[in-house]
Amino acid sequence: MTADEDLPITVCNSLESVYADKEKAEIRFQKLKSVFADFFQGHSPDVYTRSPGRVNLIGEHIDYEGYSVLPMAICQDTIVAIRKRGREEPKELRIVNVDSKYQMCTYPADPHQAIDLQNLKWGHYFICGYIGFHEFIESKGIHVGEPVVGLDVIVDGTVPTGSGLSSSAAFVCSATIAIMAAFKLNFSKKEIAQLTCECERHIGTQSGGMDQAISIMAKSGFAQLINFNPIRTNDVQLPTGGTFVIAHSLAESQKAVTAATNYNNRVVECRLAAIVLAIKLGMKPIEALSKVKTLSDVEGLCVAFAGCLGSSDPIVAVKEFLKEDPYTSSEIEEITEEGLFSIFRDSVSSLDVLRAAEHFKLFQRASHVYAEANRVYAFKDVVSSKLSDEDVLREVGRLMNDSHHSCSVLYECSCPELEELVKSCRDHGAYGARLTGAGWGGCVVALIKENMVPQLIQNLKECYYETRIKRGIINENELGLYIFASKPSSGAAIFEFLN
Ligand code: NG1
Repeated sequence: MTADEDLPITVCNSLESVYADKEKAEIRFQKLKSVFADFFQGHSPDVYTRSPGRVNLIGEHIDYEGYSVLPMAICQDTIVAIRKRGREEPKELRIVNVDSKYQMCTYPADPHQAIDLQNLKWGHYFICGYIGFHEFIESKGIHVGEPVVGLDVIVDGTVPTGSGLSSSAAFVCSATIAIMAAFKLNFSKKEIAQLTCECERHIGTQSGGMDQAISIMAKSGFAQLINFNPIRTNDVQLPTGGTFVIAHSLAESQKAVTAATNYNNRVVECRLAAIVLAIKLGMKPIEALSKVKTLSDVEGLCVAFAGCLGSSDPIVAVKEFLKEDPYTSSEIEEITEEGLFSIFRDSVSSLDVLRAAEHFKLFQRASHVYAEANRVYAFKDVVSSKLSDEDVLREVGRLMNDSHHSCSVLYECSCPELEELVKSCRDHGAYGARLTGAGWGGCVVALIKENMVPQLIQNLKECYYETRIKRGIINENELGLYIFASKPSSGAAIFEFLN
């Protein structure tokens, strides 16, 4: 039997195969079609695609270190409707959003254009897919007739932005698949998951691949354990009797804007921690610099060291060889025998990190990554164990709480709003609650007994959202966008029958 990741993106023959509420979906697609005709001189799209957002249940900030993560797709998604323009029409990409707060973006149809990162616009995420698609087909030697034609595109996204629910990946994945579908191409899900991860890096974040993998490969009813290098997924049945509630802290996490001090900074710190560990564990600096990219690359060395002390935990080596106080650049350079700017000379976004950083917390970041990687497997083992339902829920909740503590204290990717919201969830009966996604704002995910979901939502409304509604941060009637329960939804899909 062909593994699911080897199959192409599903081409759906009906909306109900993806959307539980068919009528609502029909209205949404009809609206897209009419906005399309209004903007693009009465034309209809050739094809529609959708790709969902996700909530990460456990395994935060470890995908880019090569470790497995455990997310599930949510129902909110991004739909892209696309039309390939004729040869006689201007070679231009016109990208319109159904939500009028996003202005139409236009770009040349040049597949090798540079993205203007100094001037971030929402349409840039489409261009990530556009550039990545062309790089991909060129690398495969695929010719698509005349590739440089214009495209007309309408986007409709329901994943809240800056929320840690991967609105960016939902957009990049849907855009990339739409461009492929417009050129009548489709590839295996695992190739597209890898490609879309590379696409999103064009925006300047050193993305790890979790969001694109789950958006492409999700299956309705299951969370997924995602392994990297190569990308593989395993279905994970979620605990019976519990529901995951997602609540937005209303602090927006602007990942692309803050990359140099937040997201990319952590990627660089992890790489430095891995190199220092490798050298302390006996590798020659020159070898460590060329071979060691991630903490998973040195796990074997760490475990071998721990083995001499009767343990198998890589953190034993972290405690022995990394100091808790932050490192200065020169302290690290003494160990690596090469300047940091030279080590990262090929990565523009890492050089930005070095310019912005005062010091590097190697001990804390490495401790988080190794412990969080273990918690992912512990989560998977618990949900497939023979423990009673109640014990499973408790144990999963404990792992979620430990994960949050580590993100907050060791990885420092929380913020006051997330701390307040996590505490409120726990105070109102959640087995566990944690920030989800990159952090520094965005959402929390809480595990609660199924029959207590309405009560939790009501309690959070009173103790967290009411004051924010009064301050005009959100409208009361929009609350459902910011706090909701979610079942695992399905992954990316193509709709051709709607034309
Ligand atoms: P979000 O929450 O979508 O910003 C980011 C990364 C993930 C992962 C998480 C942290 C992108 C597109 N996504 O997710 O790969 O590293 O942070 O676990 O960069």
